[in-house]
Amino acid sequence: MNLDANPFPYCCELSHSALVIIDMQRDFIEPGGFGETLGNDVSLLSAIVPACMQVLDAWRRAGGLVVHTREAHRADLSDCPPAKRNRGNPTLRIGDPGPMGRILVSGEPGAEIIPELAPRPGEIVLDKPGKGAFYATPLDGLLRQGSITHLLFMGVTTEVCVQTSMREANDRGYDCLLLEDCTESYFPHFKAAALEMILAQGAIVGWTATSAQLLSALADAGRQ
Ligand code: C5J
Repeated sequence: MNLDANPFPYCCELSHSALVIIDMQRDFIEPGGFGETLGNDVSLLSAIVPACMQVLDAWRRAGGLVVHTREAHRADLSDCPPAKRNRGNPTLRIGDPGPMGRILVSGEPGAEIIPELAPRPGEIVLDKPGKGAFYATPLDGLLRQGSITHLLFMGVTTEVCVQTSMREANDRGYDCLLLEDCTESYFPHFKAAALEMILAQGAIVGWTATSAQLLSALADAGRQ
């Protein structure tokens, strides 16, 4: 498959590629969730859902591997470093009761992936205690077991969990691409800066492309 990507074309084989969807969780995206209680405009994030749905649908129909992550901790918070929980002076901390259950705790309604992008049987679903998808998760082993070398990312937020995961993947030798209109931040200038950082210096972290460019590459691959 060939994508007309930035800063130059991105080539991957579907059988060695995975679509990695970062933290599309109710608490970050839905009105009335944790993200909104922190004063964020969640409509910025929910605006990418239709494009993410289109990509996920096309990727599934093509038979590609799908990985979903959730930023979520164990109920006893044994995997939540005190430095993460206690930093600053937030009104709600990880593990506290929030509008959709305990904040960022596995199994709570707010920690679930939004229904529009709900995982299907056979797809990989990982709870991660950090911002990066590789830290303290079995992701690297699962990808290597499946001979995956190329990762196409979407999800939230661009400059936090998405960028951290891409950098972790890049350091582990994966060729990474971020779908520009399938990622978002509560701070649009942070998203713009993250995209610039990723593709600068000859794709120092990876490539970027639009969902339309991926859909077109998938359609071309399907015709061959
Ligand atoms: C994610 C965050 N998923 N912004 N978390 O980016 O804290």
